[in-house]
Amino acid sequence: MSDDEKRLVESIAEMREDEAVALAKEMLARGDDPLRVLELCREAMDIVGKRFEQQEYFLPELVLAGEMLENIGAIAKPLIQEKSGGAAKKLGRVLIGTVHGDLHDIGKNIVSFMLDINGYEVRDIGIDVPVAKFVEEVRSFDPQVVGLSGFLTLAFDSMKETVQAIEAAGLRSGKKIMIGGGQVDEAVRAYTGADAFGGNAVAAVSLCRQWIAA
Ligand code: B12
Repeated sequence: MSDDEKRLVESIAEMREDEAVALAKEMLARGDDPLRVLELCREAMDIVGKRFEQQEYFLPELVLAGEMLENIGAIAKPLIQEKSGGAAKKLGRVLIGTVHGDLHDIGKNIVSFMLDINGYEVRDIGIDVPVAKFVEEVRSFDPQVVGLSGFLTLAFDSMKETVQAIEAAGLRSGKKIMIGGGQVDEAVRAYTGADAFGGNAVAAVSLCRQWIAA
């Protein structure tokens, strides 16, 4: 990790907002990879999360960390878009939302954005999405892939309920369901009944590529 990269992670983790945003801007302006910059932000978020767990940080720090990430993301995203050249043809439909009880959306928004610039038609139905809303949207939008996002442990039950409700409504066949968010792993995937999990936005795009034949 370069000195600037270290300083970026550290300034976010230490809540030095002005420094973090200015440094990210500087790195992006000189041509550093915007995906790398977002990855560094994620590393910083892990530190923030750990400090929150250890009660060294509290809710205001989580809020500030979220804001910093959104600000840096807003600068990085157009650059990622520029690089990708913007796919004109829509390759398939993906419905995505954060499951009920969970309000985290930064990770989901990155996934939506990456799917969009990679050529998928994305319907993002927001946060704290009730099971019935997912079912209704699956029916009307008829996506090939459904993405469920959640960062809280309680989201695992919401994901499971959502998968079951889609199945119970007779809408599961011919569709793939992927899950993602902070703590999601293979055990969670098996628990929820989803088809796959993805650890980051790039993995979400790979799953869609694999599932939807171009
Ligand atoms: C920022 C933040 C917040 C912000 C959220 C702002 C927002 N608009 O999203 C605010 C302040 C609102 C918040 C609130 C809370 N939070 Co919070 N929060 C975080 C924090 C620090 C960062 C999360 C984040 O945005 N990370 C950045 C993104 C980019 O992360 P990422 O995981 O790399 O994202 C990738 C993947 O997840 C994946 N992905 C995401 N979605 C999907 C979907 C699919 C389909 C796929 C394939 C992939 C995928 O792709 C993303 C992009 O590459 C985490 C700590 C952490 N380490 O994550 C805690 C954390 C998630 N929060 C936590 C808690 C406890 C809370 C609160 C309960 C606190 C409270 N006491 O009120 C509330 C809950 C509110 C609610 N009901 O949801 C805990 C959860 C613990 C648990 N196991 O349940 C964590 C882990 C902190 C901790 N270590 O204790 N939080």
